[in-house]
Amino acid sequence: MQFSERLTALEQQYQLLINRNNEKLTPGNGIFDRYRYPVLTAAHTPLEWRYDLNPASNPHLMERYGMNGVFNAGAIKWNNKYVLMARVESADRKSFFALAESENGIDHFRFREYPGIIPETENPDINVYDIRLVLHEDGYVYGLFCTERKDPAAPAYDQSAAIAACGIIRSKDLEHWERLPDLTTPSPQQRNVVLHPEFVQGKYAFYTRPQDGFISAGTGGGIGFGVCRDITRAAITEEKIIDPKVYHTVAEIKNGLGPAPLKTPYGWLHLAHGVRNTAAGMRYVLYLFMTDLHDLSRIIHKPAGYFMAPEGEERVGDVSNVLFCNGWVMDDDGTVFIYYASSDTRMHVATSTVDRLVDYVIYTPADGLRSAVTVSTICGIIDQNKKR
Ligand code: M1P
Repeated sequence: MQFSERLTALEQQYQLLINRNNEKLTPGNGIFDRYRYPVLTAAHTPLEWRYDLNPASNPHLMERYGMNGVFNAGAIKWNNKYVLMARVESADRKSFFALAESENGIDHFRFREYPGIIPETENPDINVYDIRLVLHEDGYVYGLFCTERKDPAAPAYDQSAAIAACGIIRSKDLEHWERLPDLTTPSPQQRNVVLHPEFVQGKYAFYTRPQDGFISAGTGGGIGFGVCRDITRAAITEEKIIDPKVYHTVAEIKNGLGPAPLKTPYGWLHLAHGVRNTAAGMRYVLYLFMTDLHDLSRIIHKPAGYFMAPEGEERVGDVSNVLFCNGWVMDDDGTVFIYYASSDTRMHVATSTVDRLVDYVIYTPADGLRSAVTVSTICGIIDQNKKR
């Protein structure tokens, strides 16, 4: 194929992809609705990022910089658009952030011309990922993300030991970002740190996930909560575990908060991921819980088990059997757009309403922690149905 023919084919394929309409999959389970197509994939990244489009320097029109996946996006509604700050991973295994926008939140997401430019601290990030965007009541949009650097204490033969910490950026236009010092906490490693959108007794409040090792939560783990006065030198000295990992549940080896919680009249609605071990490796599912409006560290409702688990093509990818969510948007009419990633590969959307999610969280029975309790709960539902 000649350069120009190939370019036309690539451009046509790209336009078809980003202009494709999404379709709600019905009837679903009544709690949320999935959609037929992912909203962002590696193929959604602009051709200009991947190809040198000059026939003189790239006569075969070959890809110069491949993209491996687009996943784990932060989300925010901004200037009436649904904006995802996605984790894009290029073929070199480096992740970076890139903004993509859509008018309706379910399809036609388009990346901005350039990936996001994130300033570094004096200790450069080796890899950055999983940003949580939150419009804080102080007027800034904050992005809290994981910054990963090689563990300086690792022996030379170990080229994978890393230290994860929480990086912090903020902006007033989603284009220009100010980098603040990384959060410090009592834990040697931190991932899945989320900023609460409101001040708590005049302080910034954070959800954390203390962990001993880079992968294993070890003696740490659970979703923690801590506060600090000054976000420009963010330091948490006391972390209280509000949602611990629990034996034989969907979060028995680790968990972590997803996006910042949504405020409802009944409490703060949280979405998190829980991880359990299987013979085939770790399985990541999503679950919901609710905390008290006034005591953020008190869980008042927590349904049993998962809210969403990987299904169909979602089950397969770079890290299979994983659903991960760090972005959702609640519209004024109560519609909730849940942006979740599957298997560290692609981004999807599911929609629900705040009423349905609150109903789910309040009325789904809690985990009884034993098979016999599960059976008794199911029998109770059957008995109720007999009375209809
Ligand atoms: O590979 C699954 C996920 O693993 C990590 O999440 P956690 O810290 O909870 O184990 C992160 O690396 C996340 O990006 C990834 O999706």
